[in-house]
This record gives sequence, structure tokens and C-alpha cells, in this order.
Amino acid sequence: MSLITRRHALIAGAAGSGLALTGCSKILPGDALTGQSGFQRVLAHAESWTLSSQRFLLSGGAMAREYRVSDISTKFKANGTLYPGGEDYEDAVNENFASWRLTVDGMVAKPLSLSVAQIRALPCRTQITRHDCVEGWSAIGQWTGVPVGLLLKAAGVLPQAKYAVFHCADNLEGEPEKGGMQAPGQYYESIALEDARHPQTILAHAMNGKPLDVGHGAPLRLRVERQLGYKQAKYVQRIQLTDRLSGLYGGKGGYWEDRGYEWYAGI
Ligand SMILES: Nc1nc2c(c(=O)[nH]1)N[C@H]1C(S)=C(S)[C@@H](COP(=O)(O)O)O[C@H]1N2
Ligand SMILES: [Mo]
Repeated sequence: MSLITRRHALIAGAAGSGLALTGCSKILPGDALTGQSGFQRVLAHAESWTLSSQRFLLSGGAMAREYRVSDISTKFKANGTLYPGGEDYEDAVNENFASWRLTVDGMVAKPLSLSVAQIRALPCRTQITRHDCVEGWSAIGQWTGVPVGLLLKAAGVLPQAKYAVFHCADNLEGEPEKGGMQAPGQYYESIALEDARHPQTILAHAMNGKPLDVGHGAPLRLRVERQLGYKQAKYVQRIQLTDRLSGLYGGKGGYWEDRGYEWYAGI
């Protein structure tokens, strides 16, 4: 293929694969958002985020395969925690996550605190991808959410930061019936900034066109499409930017990593 044809094919691909973000904002009454500086700050970066995603693709950046609507699995197993324990999460479900907040903090110039309503109103990306769990099952689902890179841009990641850590609301019990001896612990995950800024890395709030359900991580879960299932943190409350993983929980960068799994779980 000549360079020019290839370039045209890539540009057509960029348009077709939804790298231009679409607004999710129609869902919300406008006045719910006024005076929210964190929210405005994210919006202000949307255009430059779209451009950097297109540059990523044009420079040959590798995308996970995306599927068609007809490929979506009729059954997508929910795995690990299916309902976080504790009254706080129960209360959050009962009020439809009205007071749930996502914070972005740590090594950032301007920390963010956003409600779920605000996140749903931000520019979003929709992608149909295959989820692969190490337990030996896969499923294809459609995910809609705000690009993590856009949130990071708005928070102003400091140059010394190396990782994005995703803190979850659940304390996963060990699963001895599956042969494991895992001690219970808070679920968390971490990825390199390069993966956090990948165009397909999103904080999803919808699955298959509906608000994310509790089993699949309501109200917000990570999708980092070129990695295995256990990296796809559910029930995300906080994204922390840091330069080291050693001081957090077991020190290996994730709930399963602390129990022996690989940190870089590439597919
Ligand atoms: N917070 C949290 N995130 C999690 C888990 C979990 O137990 N708690 N399980 C992981 C594993 S092993 C898999 S395969 C996927 C399952 O996602 P699903 O429930 O949407 O299928 O979530 C991952 N993220
Ligand atoms: Mo998994």
C-alpha cells in the first residue's frame, strides 16, 4: 500500500473508530453543572484530547481490536466482587450514586472531584471489545465512558508521576473454593501513564448502552483494553497519580499482583 493510501485509510479509520469523542451531555439538565470548576476544566481539554488521540493512531499506535454490535455477547459473566460489602456502597446504590465522587489526586497540579452526573455529561468514547479473564473465559461487550487521558490532562499530571492507581470500593474476600489462599484485601489496580493515556482507556459508566450495573462495577469501572480482565478495576472511587507503587497495599501495584499475578497483563 502506498504511503498516501495508507494515510487515507488511517484517517478513515480514525473517523470510523470513534476517536472523535461524542458528547454524553444530552442526558443532563444544563443547570446541574454550572459553577463546577473541575467539570469545566475537563471540558476545556476535550478538543486537544481528541487531537492527541488522532495523532496516536496516525503515528501507528496499536489499538485493541474493536467488534461490531452484532458480536456483543448475550451473556457477559460478572466476576470477582459482584456487590461490594458495607453500608456505604449499599447507600450509594439506594440513592443511585447521587453522592458518589471520583477524585483524581496525588501528583497532579489541580486535583479533580467529579460526581457521576458530571462524568456522564463529559465527552465520551464507545468501544466494543473482548474481555479476557485468566480463569479462561472471554466475552465481548460495549463500553462507554470518559477517556482517562482526558481526566489526567485536566488534572495536570506532574512530570515525576509514572503510574495511575485506581482505588476501588470493594474488599475482595479470598476464594478458597477456587483453590486460592488469597487473604482478603481492598481491590486496586495500577497502569503506566502510557496506558492510561491510550485512546481506548476509559472510565466506563455504561455497558451495552445501559448504565453500568452493580455486578459489572457501577457506577464507574476502568477499561484498559490491551490488558487482561483483572486490570479492569470496578467500583472506582479514586485515581491517584504516583511515581512508585511500593508504598501502596502489598506494593506490587494491584490486588492480584500482590497475590502473584503479573503487573503488566498484556493480551
Ligand atoms: N473492584 C474490582 N474490580 C475487578 C474485580 C474485582 O473483584 N473487584 N475482578 C477483576 C476480574 S478478575 C475480572 S475478570 C473483571 C470482571 O469484570 P466483570 O465483572 O465486568 O465481568 O473485573 C476485574 N476487576
Ligand atoms: Mo479475571
